[in-house]
Amino acid sequence: MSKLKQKLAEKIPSYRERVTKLMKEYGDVVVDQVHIRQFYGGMRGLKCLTTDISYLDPNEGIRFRGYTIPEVLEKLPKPKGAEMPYVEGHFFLLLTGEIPTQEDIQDVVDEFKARNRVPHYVYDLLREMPRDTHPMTMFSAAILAMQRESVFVKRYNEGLSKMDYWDPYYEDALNLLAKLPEIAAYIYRMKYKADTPIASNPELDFGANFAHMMGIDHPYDEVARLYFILHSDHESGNVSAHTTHLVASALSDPYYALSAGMNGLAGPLHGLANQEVLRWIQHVMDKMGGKLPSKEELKKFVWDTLNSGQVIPGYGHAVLRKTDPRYTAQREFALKHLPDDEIFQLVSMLYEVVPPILMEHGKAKNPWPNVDAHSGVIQWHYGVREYDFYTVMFGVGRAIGVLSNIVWDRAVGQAIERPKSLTTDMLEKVAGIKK
Ligand code: CMX
Repeated sequence: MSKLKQKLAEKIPSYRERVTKLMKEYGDVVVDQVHIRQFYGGMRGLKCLTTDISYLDPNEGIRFRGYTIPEVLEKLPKPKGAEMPYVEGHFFLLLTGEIPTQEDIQDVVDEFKARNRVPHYVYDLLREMPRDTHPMTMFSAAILAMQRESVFVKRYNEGLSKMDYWDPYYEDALNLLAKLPEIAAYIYRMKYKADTPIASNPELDFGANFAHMMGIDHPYDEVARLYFILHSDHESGNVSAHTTHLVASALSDPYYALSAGMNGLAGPLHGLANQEVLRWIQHVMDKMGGKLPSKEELKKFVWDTLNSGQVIPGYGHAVLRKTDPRYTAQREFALKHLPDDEIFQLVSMLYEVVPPILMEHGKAKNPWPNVDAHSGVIQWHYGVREYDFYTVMFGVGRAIGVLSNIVWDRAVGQAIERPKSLTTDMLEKVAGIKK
């Protein structure tokens, strides 16, 4: 058994005890109330999910296993000479709650290496799809196609105790994660780089190997590590995490669950917003004949978008009420590595211009930028200008968090999700409306 799996096996019993105690002795304690607006308002703010892997504070932003983003970037071990930590180490942290040693990381690196061979039928499937298929559709289809490999399904069919569900879930999660960078890079090179895939280099870490397979030199390996870590998890109520959790709660295996989560990530209000930001910026640049707009001109573009009933992509958030620290981490990277990039200057100008306009507009509860407002410009700078690919990279990162979550879901015996719905008549009655 790998050290990672062993660590998990050691940790699970005490968590089970804590959950059993909460359920048995405190199961009737009231945590929150539900309001009518939440029935129609996307359950916003309703406290009814649990995860120990990350927590999102509205003002502070995300903490991964209790660590802020700057802490994660500082504390996690890095490949020799690298600026950004090992993605493998971040996965170890999310799964176990502990900062890994170099030895722990080597164990995860070896685990991934042993599982990274992508079945040939995945390439056949991708090649059969029309080339103008959205890369998120290709990515999700590739994940779903591999469902026949599920260890969970095999062991479940053999007769598996509920106490052991987490074990084959772990196997499926690792088998999947090890293959995602190669699948993503293959889609990119097949679709946009004249069908010239680059073979994986097993000597490289997760981030560096992705950069190598994309065909982009240093410091893109640092971008890849930063990007996958930042996008990994955002507690469990966002669409991609919640969908993955919901589908897995039916004991659908991790392949079904992750593919479903990716389909949710592909929505423009969620992960697709990073592509929308670059599309919006390109529209501005086109209208300006390729030159940067002045602040006054930019304000007009923002107002025109709002007045035509559209959202400003990359701004606002369902939980956050301050600038997203994932935005700040990327901004710091850009200030160091691409301060003179024209598009970065435009993104910086938007940071000055958009929040006061959204405040004046008076609708968005959070006028500040989220992760997606910044991720595209860094990709653009390093030559990934096919912006409909950006969400795929978000997906590779998000898989690290959501797969860790569903392994723990099975470990603590989370039940099949099944909330209760009411009719409009019933809600009117509860509200005291007489008809
Ligand atoms: N531009 C214009 N209007 C916005 C806005 C924005 N960036 N953000 C919110 N609003 C509007 C909403 O559309 C809503 O309008 P209606 O009352 O007409 O429906 C109103 O402000 C209130 O919304 P909210 O409570 O502030 O935000 P929600 O929790 O409903 O939605 C989010 C959150 C992210 C979907 C929304 O802010 C948005 O659409 N932002 C732009 C898209 C985006 O960047 N998404 C990525 C989020 C991060 C991620 O998941 O990847």
